[in-house]
Amino acid sequence: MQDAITAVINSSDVQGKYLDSSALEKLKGYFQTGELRVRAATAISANAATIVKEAVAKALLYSDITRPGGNMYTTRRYAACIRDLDYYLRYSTYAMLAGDPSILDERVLNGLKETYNSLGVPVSATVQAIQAMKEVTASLVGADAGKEMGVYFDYICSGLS
Ligand SMILES: CCC1=C(C)/C(=C/C2=NC(=C\c3[nH]c(/C=C4\NC(=O)[C@H](C)[C@H]4CC)c(C)c3CCC(=O)O)/C(CCC(=O)O)=C2C)NC1=O
Repeated sequence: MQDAITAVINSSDVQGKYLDSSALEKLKGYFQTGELRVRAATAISANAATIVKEAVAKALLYSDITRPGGNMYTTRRYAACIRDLDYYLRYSTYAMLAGDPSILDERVLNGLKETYNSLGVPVSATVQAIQAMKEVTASLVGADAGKEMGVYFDYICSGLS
């Protein structure tokens, strides 16, 4: 797992240089948004179950997916879907705190598309649910932090597609 600081340092180290002005600007941006990130993570963790529930209501309920034959039909599969959304929310929050998406590659996306395809989990409905979580989260944490979280929700969506 990498974060905004190690990413910048590693890339300077590879070139055997001190941090140049663009690297320092990146670090400055990260430090300046530190409090915003921590505040957003606090609000998200206190409201995680509600965020997931509202996203499910927005994107998935009363569609064919929750009816017999749909991938969320049966409580076992419904619960697996809710659990997956909670993973996406939690890991996006970690990535937002780190300011770097590498944790998503390592712990979430690795092999996920193949697993979904082999189980018949619909990717497009999953992407819609993640987009709904993005909206619900932004309305909770505000536009600036919402935009930052959106980077990582979108990262998961493009990794799945
Ligand atoms: C932390 C990293 C991590 C991730 C991301 C993860 C995902 C994940 N989701 C799974 C299943 C599943 N995922 C879903 C999800 C959905 N079905 C829908 O129709 C909806 C659109 C969608 C929710 C948005 C469902 C229903 C299953 C069960 C499928 C089945 O067994 O038939 C499985 C197969 C094993 C299992 O059932 O637990 C994995 C590995 N596991 C992990 O350890």
